[in-house]
Amino acid sequence: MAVAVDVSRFENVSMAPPDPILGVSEAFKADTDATKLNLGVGAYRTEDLQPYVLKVVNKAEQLMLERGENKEYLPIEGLAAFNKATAELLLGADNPVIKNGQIATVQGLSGTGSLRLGAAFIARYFPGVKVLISSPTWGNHKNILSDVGVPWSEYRYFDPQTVGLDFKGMIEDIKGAPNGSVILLHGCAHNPTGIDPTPEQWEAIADELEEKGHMPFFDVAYQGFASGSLDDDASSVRKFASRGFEMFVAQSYSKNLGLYAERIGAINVILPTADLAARVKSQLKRLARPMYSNPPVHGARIVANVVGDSVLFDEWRAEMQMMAGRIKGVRQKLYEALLSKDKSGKDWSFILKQIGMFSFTGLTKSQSDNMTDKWHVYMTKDGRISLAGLNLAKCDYLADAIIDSYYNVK
Ligand code: KET
Repeated sequence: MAVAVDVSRFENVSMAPPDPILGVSEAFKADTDATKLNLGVGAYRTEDLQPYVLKVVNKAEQLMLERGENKEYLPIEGLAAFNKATAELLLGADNPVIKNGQIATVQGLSGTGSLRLGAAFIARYFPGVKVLISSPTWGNHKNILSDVGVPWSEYRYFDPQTVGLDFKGMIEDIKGAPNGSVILLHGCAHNPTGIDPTPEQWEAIADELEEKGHMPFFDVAYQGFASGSLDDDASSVRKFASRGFEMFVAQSYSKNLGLYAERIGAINVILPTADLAARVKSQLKRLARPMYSNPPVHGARIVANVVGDSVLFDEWRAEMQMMAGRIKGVRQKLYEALLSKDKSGKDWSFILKQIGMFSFTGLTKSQSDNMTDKWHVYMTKDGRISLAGLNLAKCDYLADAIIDSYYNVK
């Protein structure tokens, strides 16, 4: 006999809104217009606007097949060779923090899962401590913190007047936060603004955190992708580590190795002693076990193989430079197209100053809607465009769309 459900107990479940970033890809897929362009999600495309699997990734996978690797469970903390490689990439292999064992590294489900594990640790061990996030920031930061019950507020970061960093506002807000807060910082290539502090500003930020007893929590999702150099892009994190801060660092290999769907990353906690690192690591494992038990092995082996082989490592760096270079190329071309088409004298040079995958155009929500509805250019509603999804051939078209939206839509 069939169960007769008169009123479903799910009746009060309402429809969730589409995700502000990943929902853009769904809308793009549904559009049948030939001119459509997906500048929503930060995912690298080739000059033909196709997804790109790095050649070193193919080679690393070939090695895995040849070795006949098995599919046994990984330990809760992940693949040992990966955890070693990821901490060394972050801090440099000869960093005293690594030499002294002052780091707890646990493999995570890419950047998001690693941030989530760090947030769960904060919720459990520092209840009530507030996390400060930049305004604006990657939208998912808020959800990650809210879903584990960690209170958060924002610090000023972007100055629309100068289309640059509101450094004064940032410092004031860090100063104004309760002592011992956690300050979430983007290691490099700030998302969505593409604006990073200068080395001197990083120093001053560190001074302020030290003064207030705040703890940094770095989100490193673009190491190597901002400048093309793994070392340069980690300099902010290394600066804080060398000053002796206790801190969290989440890492992702989605962008720099193009491993988006493999979900490979790590959460690191840097501590004053090896003994504390061991204790913290044991508790991170305890948090991970009931969530997903242990992490997936495929991406971890790819990273470990690439980093562990000097030939593949050099090839990776060359491919990363190639990707970062292609994005710089379209950035330049888009700027030139805007400059030649817009006769108003508006200064578009902020596009060249921004770094990483994105450009924060300053387009409002209704202007961004016009980009999509009229021009079939898919982007997030905060005015961010992913230049990683643009090619040289489409720069003129995009410039026309931006100029139309900027001047003709309120
Ligand atoms: N941190 C930042 C700053 C970030 O931009 C992303 C992804 C992540 C973490 C997480 O990526 P993961 O694949 O979990 O390692 N950002 C792009 C994709 C997304 O929204 O999920 C984006 O902003 O388009």
